[in-house]
Amino acid sequence: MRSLGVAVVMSIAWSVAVVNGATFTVTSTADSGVGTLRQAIIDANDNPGEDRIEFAIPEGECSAAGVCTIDLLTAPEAIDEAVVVDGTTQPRYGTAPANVCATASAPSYMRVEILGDPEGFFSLYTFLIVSEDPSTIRGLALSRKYPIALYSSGAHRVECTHLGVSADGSSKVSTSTGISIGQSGQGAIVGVDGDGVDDLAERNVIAASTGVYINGNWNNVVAGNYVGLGADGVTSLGSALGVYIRQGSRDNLIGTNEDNVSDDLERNVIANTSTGINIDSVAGSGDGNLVVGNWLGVDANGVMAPNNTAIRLSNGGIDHEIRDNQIRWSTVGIQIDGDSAMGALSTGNCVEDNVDGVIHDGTGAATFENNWWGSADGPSGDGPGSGDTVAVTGTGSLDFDPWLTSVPSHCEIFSDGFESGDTDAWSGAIP
Ligand SMILES: [Ca+2]
Ligand SMILES: [Ca+2]
Ligand SMILES: [Ca+2]
Repeated sequence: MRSLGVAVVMSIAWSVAVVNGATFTVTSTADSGVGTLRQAIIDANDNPGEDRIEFAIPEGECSAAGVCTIDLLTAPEAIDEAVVVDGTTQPRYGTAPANVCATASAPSYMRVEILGDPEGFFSLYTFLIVSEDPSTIRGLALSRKYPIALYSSGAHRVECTHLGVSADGSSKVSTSTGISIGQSGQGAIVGVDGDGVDDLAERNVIAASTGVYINGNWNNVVAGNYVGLGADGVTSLGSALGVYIRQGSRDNLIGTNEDNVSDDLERNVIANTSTGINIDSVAGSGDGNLVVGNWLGVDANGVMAPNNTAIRLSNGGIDHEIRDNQIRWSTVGIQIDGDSAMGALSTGNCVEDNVDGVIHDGTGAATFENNWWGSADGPSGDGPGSGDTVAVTGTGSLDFDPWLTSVPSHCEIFSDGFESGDTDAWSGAIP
């Protein structure tokens, strides 16, 4: 286009300017050139306004299982305008299931897989979003070094995506950080938005050294994802860190908003990790992060799938709300270090079957009242009962009295056989 005469360029520029929502289609798995993802991002950036990037890669470039693999040699351009990159538009070939995103009867299965540079650093994110105009990444299997970075404020969405997980959802593909929310990355939703529309289909499946990394930011939501699990919600893939909230990050929500709309679909199921959720305020005081209604240490069927440490609060930050979560089967349910502390609303958790329920090795005053410890007589260890242990090993304090003396309703399903040894098949949307 740039080689055309001036009059023609002006004419085209005018016609482009009034095309709202242009669609650029990826028709090649090549790294660069006509029909590639790289070119589509360039074109969408150049075309004013929000555009779509869709996929129609020919069958001959895809596997017998219907998966088309784009192997990038270097990073594409940063996305500097609103765009919806929608891998669900790729036609179905071979033995690919009918669905891409999860349904009530089938796990998610991506038809487009994008491998990035395995050794790249910040300049080599596959999708680096630097515009405040809301963009969406969906329907793709992304892996290698750094698949997605949200580096601008704005209601960006990452949904129905496999991060560090193969297209078929069954295996792990080496990935450093699945989603990095840094710079001014605020207001993003990773996973389910909980609006009651297509929420089940918005789940991401994540397994990486760090699954979701929120660095110095706030008001982001991480909801409804499987972390450390395959797309079936059962297969153990593992992760080092599931969700890592760091460096002054505050007021992020990990889990459900408890507004009675899609709350069950908003829970993250985090299993088989070294640390499920780490809120680490090193180099900045990040307060008031919310961890609500998640399942930690079980798979999506409620079967034992331990984390090493389910939740860790380290290096400061206070008034984090740890509320209504399942915290099960871990070596340590909650580990508290430094002057970190939970706040008064940290209630309603079910802390059961962990080797250690809570270890408080820090200096802060943490409140953890009205939680269920697996026994009516309360926690053991520093507590008087026979439930999971509490141990204050530092100079801080932990107020765990009163505790719940009967099983809260959201824990009952785990107390009537719906736990270790349960072999329920995939059902997609467990209550
Ligand atoms: Ca555009
Ligand atoms: Ca929705
Ligand atoms: Ca909700």
